[in-house]
Amino acid sequence: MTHDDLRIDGDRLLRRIGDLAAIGPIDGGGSCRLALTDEDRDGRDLVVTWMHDLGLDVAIDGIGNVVAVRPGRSDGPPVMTGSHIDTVRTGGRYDGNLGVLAGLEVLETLTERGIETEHPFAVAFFTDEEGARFPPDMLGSLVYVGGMGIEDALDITGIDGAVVGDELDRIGYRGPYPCPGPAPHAFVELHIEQGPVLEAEGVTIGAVTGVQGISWTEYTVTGQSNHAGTTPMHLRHDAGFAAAGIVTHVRELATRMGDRQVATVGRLELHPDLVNVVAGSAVLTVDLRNTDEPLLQQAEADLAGYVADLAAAEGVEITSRSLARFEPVVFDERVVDTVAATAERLGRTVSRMPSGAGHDAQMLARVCPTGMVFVPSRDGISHNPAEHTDADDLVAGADVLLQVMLALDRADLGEGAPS
Ligand code: HGY
Ligand code: MN
Ligand code: MN
Repeated sequence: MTHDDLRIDGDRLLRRIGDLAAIGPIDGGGSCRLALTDEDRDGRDLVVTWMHDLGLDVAIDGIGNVVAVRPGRSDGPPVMTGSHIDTVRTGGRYDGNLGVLAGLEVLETLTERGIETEHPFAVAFFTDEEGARFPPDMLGSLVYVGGMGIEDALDITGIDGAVVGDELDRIGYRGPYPCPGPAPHAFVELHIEQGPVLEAEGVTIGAVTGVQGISWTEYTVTGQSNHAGTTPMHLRHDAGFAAAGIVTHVRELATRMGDRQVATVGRLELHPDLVNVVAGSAVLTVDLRNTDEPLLQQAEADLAGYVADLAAAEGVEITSRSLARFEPVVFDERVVDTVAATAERLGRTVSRMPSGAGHDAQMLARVCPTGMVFVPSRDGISHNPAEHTDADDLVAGADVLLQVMLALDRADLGEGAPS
């Protein structure tokens, strides 16, 4: 039986988005809830309370992923939705939060209307999707699908020296459920686009075809601190100069490669960071992304060659360590088609597009048929408190999510991971 007339309660969804955004508030209406901080704990507690209030069966696993399940007629793998509620330091109120709260709204709507599904339905939030405090990004969902061992994940040290396992214990979210977790019947994630495409096209729904490849590297430059006034230029081994060279090279590299290549230096620390001292050392990060794996490898090789030449020319040592490396992901065509057909059936404009941002869905795609629903971001802004999506679009996205999950519940998707 289809429930094409079924719609979520938009006011309740918007209210919960506001309630969650009020935890870890920052100027401009956004939130700062870095993974496993007190603010993250408080956000988790609020969402888990809502899950319990709905009568869902809430499971917390060893990396702190939270999965809440509404029973179906069968006991098999659930149709799952979800995302994340941790944020970057300059987080908006929709990145991740929309997907979790819309999932909660879907389950509450089904319960309110007394609708029984074939499969159980689940809504999850995954730990440390941002990877901003503890790299890599999508850490929780990566462990959930078996892409990283739980012990390796628990040992990760963050940018502030904290350790994942200790922080999970401290906030009370190292749960008893095993990792990896059980593969869902299917997974679909609602998320803001975080880019300018849908708005520019005047389209409401994105049927996401996949996620681009991600390469994060941390560089440590070791030179020689020296006096800014007395040291002749040709005798310097200036870690600050070398770091600045990497910053300008990655911009030049992305510009030269063009098309979808992007490159970012988001973190840059000099030591001793004083006006009259030639920097003795520097730590910086480079984020390279491309939808095409060979081109991403080409960008990595170009940068590695530049860094080696730079180190020799400046007489500094430059070491590197990978913080994250995920190849591009293509979502299951059947799920992408379901998203597009559902949006059209609901009278919404839709276009197919890849995701520039990483998402938990790219990890779930390893173990089950997976897709994503996008809604537009105003001016394409995200990872910024000015992040905004119109209320009508938020509700439209949640209604599409509801109907896609019902369609996946009825679909025979076969066993195991998709082809
Ligand atoms: O880095 C990303 O693309 C995501 O926001 N974690
Ligand atoms: Mn996100
Ligand atoms: Mn994000």
